[in-house]
Amino acid sequence: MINAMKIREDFPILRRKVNKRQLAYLDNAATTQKPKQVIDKITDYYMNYNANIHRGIHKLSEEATEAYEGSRGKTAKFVNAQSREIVFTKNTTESLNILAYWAFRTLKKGDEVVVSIMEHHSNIVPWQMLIEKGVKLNIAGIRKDGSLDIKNLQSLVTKKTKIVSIAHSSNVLGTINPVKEIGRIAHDAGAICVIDGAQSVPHMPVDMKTLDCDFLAFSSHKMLGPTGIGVLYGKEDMLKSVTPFLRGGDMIKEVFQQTASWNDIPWKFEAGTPNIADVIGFGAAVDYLNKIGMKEVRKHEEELTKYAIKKMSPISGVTIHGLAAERGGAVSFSIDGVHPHDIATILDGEGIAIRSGHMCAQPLMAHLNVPALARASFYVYNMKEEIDRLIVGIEKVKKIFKTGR
Ligand code: 7TS
Repeated sequence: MINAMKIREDFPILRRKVNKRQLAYLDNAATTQKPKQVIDKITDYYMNYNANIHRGIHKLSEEATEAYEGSRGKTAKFVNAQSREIVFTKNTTESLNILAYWAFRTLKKGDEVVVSIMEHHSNIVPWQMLIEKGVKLNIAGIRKDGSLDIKNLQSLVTKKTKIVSIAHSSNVLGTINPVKEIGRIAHDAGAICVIDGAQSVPHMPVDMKTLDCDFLAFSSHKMLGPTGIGVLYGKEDMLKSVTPFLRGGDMIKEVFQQTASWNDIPWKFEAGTPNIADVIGFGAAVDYLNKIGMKEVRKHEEELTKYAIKKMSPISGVTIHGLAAERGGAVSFSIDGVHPHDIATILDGEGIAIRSGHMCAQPLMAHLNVPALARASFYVYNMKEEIDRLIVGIEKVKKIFKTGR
């Protein structure tokens, strides 16, 4: 069992008051807070062994390289992969763009890509680039409860399909998609499978040997780590075949006047001086989550999510969007007659931070026929008391707008 009260002691920011109230941070799907173990790790690097990596034959450079590559090893283990299968990028968005630019070079007119209607913009917009080349972008639908319409997806995956790219967990609906099954559907058709793991890797055990998908993208900042670090996992043979997207120093083997050859994976994707400090900080975030245990993280969030849905569902005028049986800790909702930005503003007055807006999922908003939504999302340091405050806050919004009665 997670002891959230104890965990909170590691997060200095959670002691903050907002509008004279104790901060209740319920915007974890956007970004999570950072424990002092991560902050200290970054400070320690700058205070004691700041140097460039992979080049200097001096002590500081050796220490920095060891810590940077150490984080890669920890990340690999975290998703049950090999170190050489882990590429450090800037964020999930960049990881997916590496694949989309590669697809832009290799796919041809008549080829097809399948995504779903519940994707974040970063798993739709990069693939739209391929439409210029005559590639068709197919969008799988969802059912009423917010679960993926797997039959529809299956019908869209044909011999023409080259890539199936799907969110493991939706940042809006919370839905956890059956990515193992999706991987099988993709592979049966000879397509590759890409998982957007931005909302799954931080919240549940993810094992790439079991899931057997070809690529996985996720972000450090959504799992207690610093901003500016993302991960692209790729099966070894797959990564070898992907063309690097950024070119320059550190990603080459040999350079001649007119040509160059690439470094081995994963370094061929890490051109130039990387974000060394934050990769090292990310390693500390992975250590922190391992100490809690990802099964425990998942259990804690399941409990909070169930509690939130149970408390919110009976409130008249409140609609929860996304009630799939398998779901993570993002709870999106609307209140009749109230714009989500007004909900978020009133809650902010109570010290409660939630997200409002289109959630970077405009095609999904259009499908749900809503302009925007409000969303509460949970993590390891959240407590039922904070959900109780959210409920009181929602009642206050209703009172101000005289709605739902
Ligand atoms: N994919 C999903 C499913 C996401 O939730 C997000 C970010 C991304 C990709 C992009 O991640 P990034 O690190 O590259 O920005 N989601 C959100 C959100 O829900 N609110 O703010 C960011």
